[in-house]
Amino acid sequence: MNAMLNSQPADAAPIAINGQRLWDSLMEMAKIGATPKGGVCRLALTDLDRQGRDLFVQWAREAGCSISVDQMGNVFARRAGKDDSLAPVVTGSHADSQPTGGKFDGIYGVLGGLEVIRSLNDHGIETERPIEVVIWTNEEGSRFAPAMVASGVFAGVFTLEYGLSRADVDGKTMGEELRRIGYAGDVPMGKPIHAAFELHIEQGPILEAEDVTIGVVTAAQGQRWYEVIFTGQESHAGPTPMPRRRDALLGAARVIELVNRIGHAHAPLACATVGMLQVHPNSRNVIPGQVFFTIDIRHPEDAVLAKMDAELREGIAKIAADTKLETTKLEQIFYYAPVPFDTACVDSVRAAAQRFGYSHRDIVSGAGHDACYLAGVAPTAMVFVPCVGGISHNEIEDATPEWIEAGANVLLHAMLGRSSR
Ligand code: HGY
Ligand code: MN
Ligand code: MN
Repeated sequence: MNAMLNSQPADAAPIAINGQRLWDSLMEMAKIGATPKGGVCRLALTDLDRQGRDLFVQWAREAGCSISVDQMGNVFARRAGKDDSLAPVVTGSHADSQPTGGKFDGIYGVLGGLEVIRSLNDHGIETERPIEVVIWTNEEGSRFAPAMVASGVFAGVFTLEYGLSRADVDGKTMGEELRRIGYAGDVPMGKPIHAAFELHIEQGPILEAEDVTIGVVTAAQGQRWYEVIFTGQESHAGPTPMPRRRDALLGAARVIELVNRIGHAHAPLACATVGMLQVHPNSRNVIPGQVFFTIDIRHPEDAVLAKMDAELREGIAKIAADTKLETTKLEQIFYYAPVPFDTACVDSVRAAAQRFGYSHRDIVSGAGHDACYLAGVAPTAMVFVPCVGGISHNEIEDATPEWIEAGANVLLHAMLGRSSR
């Protein structure tokens, strides 16, 4: 029986997903790259990332999907529509993780999308439009910088050549690693999308603190990433008098304090972080001659983000002068302006939350997501659920089965709300 959703009486209980099946799939996937404290490490394009992709492809095929892979390794699982010539309604997220990542970041949006397809199958519902669930390659920007590079190429923000040339610390490129793991697809980048939705944990404390189940994501804050190299002079930690030193780590330490100060200066919404630091030669009795470090600043208002950028550059120049260091590199490697999501899609998310009677509130995403780039090429919105203690990018990242089920129910109905002609 192929029921069309709009044949349901308006006051009927909304069709729902199978929360236990979704939870079991998440726990099964979490075994791939499992880490001691309950998280996962599935860095982009490693063998573990491949294993996760393979498992998703197997499950998607079992759910009747066809599979295609584009030139950046983005995996598309497609459920045909009644009129398969129409542009699809798309959902998905990422399968790659941080080195000490959690078992929900990204993969919840991928498997939540698969659960939508599985539930449509259970209920015998045929949508007018095709439905697609996507794994976007290298969302995290951990092994390969910048973040969201493959959805960025899909959306025309980066060239394919730029995307494939991103290299890790060992010089291995994304193109080489895609070929090595068997996900160097041949489908050209980019295609029409009717509407896109991404389901994700909030990765912050707001929803849980307010005891709200659904975050109706109206926008995502902008961000800028930098790479910095300070060069001083290695010399002996013993005989070198303090005034004669050109200590690259001293300069980096002062920039770390500057970054933190800039973040607080633009409170309560600004964020500013130094996440990576490499000291050369990193020997306990050698004054560091060179230091590499990264800077990540974010704000929901582009003008404030630009002001933070200016303060950062001015501060770094002064610190370099004061500590007699050369700024061998100060490069902004990633930037996107704050992203407003599509009003109609946001309304679709809100209506779906109301349909189930879930508590909900509008929220701006602090994290970047592939949806941020999709919003540039298709009407896009996101669905958030809380995470325990607001903790993410940490092995202890956690969520309740109730939150996980609620988010996928909202995703199902938000997508159905956009799946007719
Ligand atoms: O950095 C971010 O916001 C995302 O986790 N890539
Ligand atoms: Mn994520
Ligand atoms: Mn993440």
